[in-house]
Amino acid sequence: MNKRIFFITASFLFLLFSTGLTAQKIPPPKPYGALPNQDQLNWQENNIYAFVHFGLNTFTNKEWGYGDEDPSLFDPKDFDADQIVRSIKQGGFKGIILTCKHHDGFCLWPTKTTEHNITKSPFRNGKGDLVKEVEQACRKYGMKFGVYVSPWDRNSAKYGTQAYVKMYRAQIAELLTNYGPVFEVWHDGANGGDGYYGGARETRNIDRTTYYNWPSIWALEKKIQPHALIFGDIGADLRWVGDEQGYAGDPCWQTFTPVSRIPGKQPSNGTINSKFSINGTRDGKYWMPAEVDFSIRPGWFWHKDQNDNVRSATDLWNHYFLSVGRGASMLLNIPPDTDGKIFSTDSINLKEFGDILRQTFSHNLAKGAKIMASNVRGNDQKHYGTKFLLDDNQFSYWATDDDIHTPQLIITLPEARTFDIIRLKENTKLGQRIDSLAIDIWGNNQWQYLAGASSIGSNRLIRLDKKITAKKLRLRIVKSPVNIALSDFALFAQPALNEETRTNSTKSIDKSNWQVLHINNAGALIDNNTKTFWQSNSTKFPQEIIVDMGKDKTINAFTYLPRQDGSSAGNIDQYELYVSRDKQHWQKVAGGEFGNIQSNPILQNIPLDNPVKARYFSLKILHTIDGNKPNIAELSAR
Ligand code: FUL
Repeated sequence: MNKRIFFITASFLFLLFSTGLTAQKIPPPKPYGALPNQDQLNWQENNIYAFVHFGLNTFTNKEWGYGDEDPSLFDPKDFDADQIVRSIKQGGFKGIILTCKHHDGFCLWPTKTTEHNITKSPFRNGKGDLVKEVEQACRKYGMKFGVYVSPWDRNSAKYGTQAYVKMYRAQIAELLTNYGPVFEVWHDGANGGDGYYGGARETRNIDRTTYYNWPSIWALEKKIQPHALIFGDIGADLRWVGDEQGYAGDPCWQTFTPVSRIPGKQPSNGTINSKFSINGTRDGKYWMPAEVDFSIRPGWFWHKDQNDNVRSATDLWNHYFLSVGRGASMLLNIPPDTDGKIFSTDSINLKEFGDILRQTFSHNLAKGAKIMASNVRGNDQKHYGTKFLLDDNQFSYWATDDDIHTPQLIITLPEARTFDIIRLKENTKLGQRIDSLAIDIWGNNQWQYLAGASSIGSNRLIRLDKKITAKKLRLRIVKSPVNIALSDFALFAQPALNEETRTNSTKSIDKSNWQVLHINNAGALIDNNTKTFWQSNSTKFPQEIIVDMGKDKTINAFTYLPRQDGSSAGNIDQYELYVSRDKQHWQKVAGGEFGNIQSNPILQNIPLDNPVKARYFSLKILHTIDGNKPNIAELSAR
């Protein structure tokens, strides 16, 4: 061997040896707390998904079907799974969860478990399988496919007995066997109450803690689809965030210890104390990140009269920060209309939202920065250096020595750059470690505090109130129980946004001359102030609210807004509406239930079959969700 070759080979071997030694000498930080599994890590990387609520409710204009709806009503004449999936994909979403069966029990696939299914409808002449069509379109467009199967079934005569649980398991098995890989199975907490139940038309309550034996259902699901993530109030893999308004708490820990609201009982789906779900649990028992489910429209199902109340791209973008930006996922519901397509306003707004996402995140303004750390684990730049903060890999990371819990980074950009979003990620394979951090910028010859955040985890977006221009930044870890494993530091600038958050709004009838009759101090229910509310002083039902509108008005619809103070005590869920021109002769114009008004206490719209002329109207309150004294924040008419 000549000298030169010997020298090169020897240096190469030395390098190889010393690198190997370094890798062995400095082991990675020890994992901290509960840890994610690989499927949770994959789910988290995509982090925006779409819900698709579609079924008989779309055709009956309801939120919760009673279970007695005739399957022949299900007739989406132009159903187009391609159009649905394409519109959603344009919004930047990575997967779709379809309501294969909602509470009304109607199955969108030709199930063997019940007659109440799509084969009894005119859809594809009774030969269709809508679940298959959506699943196939998802495969075509590279979208993940997931299923929602309501545990509550208001159609089934068996509901309440073990025979129903057997049927529910069989439905899950069909869906997980015949439709390829399923990424998520969604178990709703809403369960039990009145329903058709095969003609019994009665109220049935189940013991939510024990009835389904959830662990055995999860085992069945994992057996058929080991990679499917299970969603519920108590996981197993993903937790409900605790509200349907589109936000996670701040902080929103990715670990969670579920708590029951029933003293002495194990927490279960539908019995959770949801106020803890919003923030999660620091050092919780399980890795169980939050999923933020909310709808692009006020309701979960498509209703014609909500066509002018669709969230704008700006609104979706705001909610992106309140969900994904806090380490949760965004599960946005986009319901197809009665034709079987995504309505034009929804699809235009989705596309615009997708454009904002793509535009913002395609250009990381921290690229090219020099990052100096106050500490690098074992001084080993090669394995734990700050370069890993800029490499777009969630799992390569900057780490510190075991005893360094509050290090600092100085980030110098190639030139002054303008941004209004800061993104941070931890290598969550090692757990959620950091409690809080702060960011400063260098200006006027000193460090100035810019922003802070508590709970980082797999994704944390800090959105500034306005754009900032800076060349030098400082990141300070303020609190952490262990050493640091940070994998991402990025800066972005959002494009100019439109100001509106809803497309159009519907004009209400002027209420300045309205009066509530026979009840003292009821002004709050017609004061146009959504923050104040009237509460009855009685729990006896029915109760009546009579409003004098001053003179005859033409009315197309009434609306009821329940209290908006965070409590749902006394929200009305069963009602009748009457109108009169002379206060003597009354005509019933509407009646029914406000479905889902506990979890989603939004404005309830009561469209009338035909417009009516009247001076007086009366709301007959038949029932509240919890038997409490009824409340009304606002009654209006259009
Ligand atoms: C709720 C249900 O009751 C709603 O109808 C909707 O499906 C929503 C996603 O979950 O609890």
